Amino acid sequence: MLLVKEDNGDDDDLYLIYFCKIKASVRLSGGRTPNEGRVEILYNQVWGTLCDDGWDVNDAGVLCNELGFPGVAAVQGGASFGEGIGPIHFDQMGCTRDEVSLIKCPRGGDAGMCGHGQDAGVICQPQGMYNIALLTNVFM
Ligand SMILES: [Ca+2]
Repeated sequence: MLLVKEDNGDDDDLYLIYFCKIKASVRLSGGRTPNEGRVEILYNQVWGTLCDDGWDVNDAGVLCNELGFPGVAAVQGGASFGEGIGPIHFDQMGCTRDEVSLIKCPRGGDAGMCGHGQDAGVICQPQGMYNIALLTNVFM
């Protein structure tokens, strides 16, 4: 949060409060096209992956929308786009679909129980393309 005082010399100086966005970012890696890949999330300034435990169409939907894609074409797990490196930040993502960002979703479990062989992936619907069959796999 940033507090800025507008000082123009009169008595009614304004105090402006800026709320900074939570610093988080997501990307897809290892895909053949920009709309697919292994899910990677920047958390505490380190890129890492997500475990596919509980990874489902609601979680993937939030991610695809966050990246600017219209929806989900396929939910994937088991490192189908190759194994990532670095930390496995989260597992058991519990998005309701209302979140604007994956980082806002409830999550749980212990990602320490997960290996990179379970890295979550997604194929988002490409821009301007609809009516793709929705696969609703849930990886347990
Ligand atoms: Ca889930």
